[in-house]
This record gives sequence, C-alpha cells and structure tokens, in this order.
Amino acid sequence: MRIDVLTLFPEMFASPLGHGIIRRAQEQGLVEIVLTNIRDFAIGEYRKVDDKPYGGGPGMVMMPGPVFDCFEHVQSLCPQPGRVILLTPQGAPFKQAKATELSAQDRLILIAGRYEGFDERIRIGLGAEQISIGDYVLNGGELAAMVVIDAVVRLLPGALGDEDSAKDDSFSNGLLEYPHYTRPETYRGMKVPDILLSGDHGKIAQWRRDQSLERTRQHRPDLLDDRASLR
Ligand code: 6GU
Repeated sequence: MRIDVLTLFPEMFASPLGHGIIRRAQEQGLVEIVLTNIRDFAIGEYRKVDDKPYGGGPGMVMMPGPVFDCFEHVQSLCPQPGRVILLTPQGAPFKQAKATELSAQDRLILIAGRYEGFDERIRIGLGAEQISIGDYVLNGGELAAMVVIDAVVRLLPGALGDEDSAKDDSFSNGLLEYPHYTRPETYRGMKVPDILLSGDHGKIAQWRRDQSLERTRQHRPDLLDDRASLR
C-alpha cells in the first residue's frame, strides 16, 4: 500500500510514524508513507495557503489553489488513483469497518486541513470522501490522519506479529475487549480471576464473552444497538 499525506505540518508525523508497528510495516515494505507539504505549492512572497471566507465570518479557509496543485503533483509521482480522503470534523465517523475497507486499497491519499476548513471546491473537485475521527474539534486534520494511518496499517497482512493478532481487538466483533491479566498472580492485593488460572479453555472463553458483553453494556450500549440493527 502507498499512503500519501498532504499537510501543512509534515514534521508532526515523524515520531508517530517512526515507532512500533508502523515503523516495522514501512521497513518490511508493507506500506510506503509519503508526506508532501501543501505550502510548497503556495505562490507569492508569503506562500499564502488560507484566506478570509466569502460571506464573512470568523477564521480562515484553506484556498483551493495550493491543495489542487499539491494533489496533482502527488498524483504525478504515482499514477494509481486510490481513495482520496479529506480529514474534517464534517466527515463521516471513522469506524473499524472503514479501517478494514481502507486496508484493502493499494493507495490512499489523505488531505489534512487547518483553519476553519477547506474551500468546498476542494472536496468537489478532488472527488474526496470526508472522514472525522470523533465528535470534538481538533486544530487540524494531522492527528486524525495519523489515527487513520495507525488503524489501517495494523490491519495490513504481516503488520502484526502473530502474537498480537487483530482478530480479538475491540470492535472487530462489534464489542469491547475482555479484561487482560499477566504476571504476577497477585499485585498490591489484587488477584487475577481464578478462572484464568483454571486451565479450562471452554470456561475461559465463556468468561471472556460474558465480560466483553458486560463491558459493552456498561460503557458502550450504543454498540449493542448497532449489532441488534444488523440482525
Ligand atoms: Cl478529521 N479534523 C479536525 N480538525 N477535527 C476533528 C476531526 C478531523 N475529527 C474529529 N475532530
């Protein structure tokens, strides 16, 4: 997979992409991540990338020119069309199902916005889909792009060692994960549940299913409604 990121702050990505699973996936050649600075495509003495909104109002809007020129440059580097995604709080909520869908693509082009938002012609002209990572406002799409990259790359075949398979992850079955324990058996007076020490794999599996369901009921009842509506 190739992932291009168009951003005004490529430096923000260095550390998150340079560690752990994502770093290893790049070293193994499972994913190539290419950062391109939108400001390199701005013109004039001040390399302006934003301007005041038509119709008035607060804040600044990302101008179409630098984003289109940056996009066309990135397309010329690699002609494969790929999925074009704008990171914006106006987008569709990012869910595990979307991560799975994106992990099957050969190419993603992520565009991170700053300021109040993108000139609408960017979304229209680039045929981009819009993704949001949750119901809160970030100062820009960069952290959201990193979240999408992280969630997608770990799903690429070979990215996880088989010791940390993605199959049991929270959300992969629509439920939250069951509780985990490791050594020591007792820590500051808190004991590992007996069932996990019993060696009875049938009972352990049943306990984990019950715990998953109970946690989901407590913290995310909406997920149970989602599952019910799928049936
Ligand atoms: Cl994708 N961008 C910004 N700026 N804020 C967000 C977001 C994205 N998703 C949630 N909040």
